[in-house]
Amino acid sequence: VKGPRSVPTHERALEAVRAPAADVDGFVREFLRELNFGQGVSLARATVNDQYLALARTVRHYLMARWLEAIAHQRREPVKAVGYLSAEYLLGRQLDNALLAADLEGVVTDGLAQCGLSLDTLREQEEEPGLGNGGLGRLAACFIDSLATLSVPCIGYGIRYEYGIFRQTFVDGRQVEQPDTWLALGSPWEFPHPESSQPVNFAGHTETFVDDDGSERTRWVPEWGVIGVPYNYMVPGYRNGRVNTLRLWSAQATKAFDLSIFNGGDYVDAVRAQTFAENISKVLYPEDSTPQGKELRLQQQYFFVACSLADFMFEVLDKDFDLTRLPERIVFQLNDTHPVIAVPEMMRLLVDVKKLPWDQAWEITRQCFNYTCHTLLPEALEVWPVDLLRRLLPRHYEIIDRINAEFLADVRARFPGDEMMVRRMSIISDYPERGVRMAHLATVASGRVNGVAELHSQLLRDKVLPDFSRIWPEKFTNVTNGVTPRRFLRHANPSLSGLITEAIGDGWVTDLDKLQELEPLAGDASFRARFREVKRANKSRLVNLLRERDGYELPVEPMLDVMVKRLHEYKRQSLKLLHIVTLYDRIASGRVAASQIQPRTFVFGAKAAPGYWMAKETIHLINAVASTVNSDPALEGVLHVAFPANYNVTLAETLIPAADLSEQISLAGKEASGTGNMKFALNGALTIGTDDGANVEIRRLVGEDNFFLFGLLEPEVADLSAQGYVPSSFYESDDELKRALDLIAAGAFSGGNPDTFAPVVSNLLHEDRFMALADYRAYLDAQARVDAAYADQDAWSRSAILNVARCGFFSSDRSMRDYIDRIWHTDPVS
Ligand code: GLS
Repeated sequence: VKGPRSVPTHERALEAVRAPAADVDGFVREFLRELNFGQGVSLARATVNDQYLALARTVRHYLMARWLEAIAHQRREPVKAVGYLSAEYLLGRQLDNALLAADLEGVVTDGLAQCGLSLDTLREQEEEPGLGNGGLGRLAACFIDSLATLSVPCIGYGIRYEYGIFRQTFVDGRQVEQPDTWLALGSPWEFPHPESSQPVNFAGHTETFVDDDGSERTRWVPEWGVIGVPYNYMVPGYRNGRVNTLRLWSAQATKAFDLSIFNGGDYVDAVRAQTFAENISKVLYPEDSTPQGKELRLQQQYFFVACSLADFMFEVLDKDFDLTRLPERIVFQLNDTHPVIAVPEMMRLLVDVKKLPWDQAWEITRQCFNYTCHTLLPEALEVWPVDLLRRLLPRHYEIIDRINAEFLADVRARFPGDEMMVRRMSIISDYPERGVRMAHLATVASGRVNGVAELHSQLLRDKVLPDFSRIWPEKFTNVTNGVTPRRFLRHANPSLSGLITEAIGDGWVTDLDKLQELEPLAGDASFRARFREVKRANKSRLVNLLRERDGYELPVEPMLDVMVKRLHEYKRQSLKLLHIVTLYDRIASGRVAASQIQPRTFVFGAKAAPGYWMAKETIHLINAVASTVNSDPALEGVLHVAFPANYNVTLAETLIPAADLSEQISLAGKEASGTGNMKFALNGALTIGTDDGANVEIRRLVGEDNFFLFGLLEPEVADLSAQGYVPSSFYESDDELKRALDLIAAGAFSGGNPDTFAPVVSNLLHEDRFMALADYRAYLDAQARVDAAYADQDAWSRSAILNVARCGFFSSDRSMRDYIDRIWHTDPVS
């Protein structure tokens, strides 16, 4: 045949990506095709993993056309997108989310059954991508879900860690970390795009030179570099045809780098260099809320933001796009300080690469960034040593230095003579060592700075960044966190979802305020009874899971009291333990008969950062208390303690719907928001909690009668610490507290060995940074109120229903609308 090959017409191109028929036959055909052609196996010979991979690919096909359309649209139309910059995305399993978004669960269940397979078995095959530590990473995942559901164009940018958050195991009750090899069997949800790779440089020096136009400029002569390869993931909206993109970067050695060493003749060194480069995206740092100032971490941060900015500015937009109009096309959200090095990177791209004047570049940069702070612990705000930053990113350090100089000149002009203020506000600190305060840099560069719950935003203004809020009050705003109702109610709790939908229709899935319509049903005895049945079914589902997964034998009847979150002293798992030990002691000492106790099953889930010694000791103690309590025949059916290892999103999806009581007991003023608290309330658990983070708003919305508040208030905490807090005085003056600590100290949970938990006891008695002892009595009193309330099951169900009905506010869809209105000013696309 002569002449050029025919190019596919637009129609034929569309035809090629048309979704398979969304009926059982269409699905089965596509699934078998994937099994045969994609996996290269017949149905008869396929392993469960083959079946899972083929299923995942089949499900992808249903979303593909819309995804390609969204990507094309982003390039074609001048709409403004959100660039969410986050070092963490704690995604959870993808299969169920995709099935839900594409409304395929029924078809797939039936289709698989025709092939003799079960969806339940295949979904268990998926390793969840644990590319985050806890709340902050999970929030990012909820946000991108909501943006897709709201049809707001968004690209989530992050890192494709080869090893996500470690897999936790217990050996003799102690935490032992195992690598999370989530990619070992292949991830069917990712699409590598090596052709869109980005080079990223490090180290070296800068030099000035005279440009063609006679101006003096600076250039960076880096010493080494790596390549960032993007892996794209679909982010499907809920049944709206919108599919956004999550783009995670993986580090690879550059060819040039390799070649120079290979040519130098040292093959082994060359391979080692390659490994060195690839280390950058190898592993997620497992610290939550407390950064470790490690060089590799700064490399990771720069690596992913450099890739992401270049990707958006030069790939998504045309290479010759007029960058003075950049703020019309993108708004980058800095998810905590981790991506803040993007600020000098954008300046470098605009000034050094695109040759824009400094002032103009700064104007553009300031319009493109906003910053979310997620913490209140001062030690959690990242400060990079100047020496390190300057060595790794010499040009960026110069840029930061100039931003700081101009900023401080402005401060001096506003507050002449106030050098203390200048020192406090400086981006570069002098003490204890010279360091770059990333939160200050972010605040200076951002249009808006937000905290993640009302109380947190207020403390952020008043305590963390008070000078900044004084000079720029309008910069500071609040956006209370939220959670996606798709994953955490519709998917995780099908029984309750069914009941709700039966009562008020299914509009709540995308408009969670509709849950308000349930309110009258709280007064309906038959609805309450059905609500209790749902809870009970969810409890049996959990009991079965914990039996199979962890070998626990738990009764279904008792109140299920759950504390799941990272192990951190400020969250006060030790306070929860003191409650359990006290109950145990009351029975063991004969002060209270077992029959007088409201039966409870306590469930913990918590990972400790591997280097956080006290947190790991606390884990050991929880396991020790659990084994003592669980093996005491007198407590059978009365008190049980379960601590399933490796708490993650997947486990949360079964645990949360089963809970009666949600433990949110951080010291007031320490938990920025919390999001687990929202998930529990939304699933009909009552909260026992302090006046902290989003608890404050949950309590206000659900009503104080439906929330068990206790403990010091934030100003009282501040006062007590100013007076000088003496934990042992609480020990001395409260007999039950004394007994509980003495029991632990005497070795009651360590086979009589008093040394085992001596450090934990001594830490509580003599340091107790987070005032667990000060709140002990108030906590126990609140737990007594819980017991009394639980005894009236009907009243309890009423409260639980009211919790569900009044928590619509905590949808991440609402959080996203708040960001859009207060910060981003983006529009949805049709
Ligand atoms: C965190 C806070 O500790 C949580 O309170 C908050 O809910 C979450 C999301 O905003 O961010 N900050 C952090 O470093 N890890 C978190 O989970």
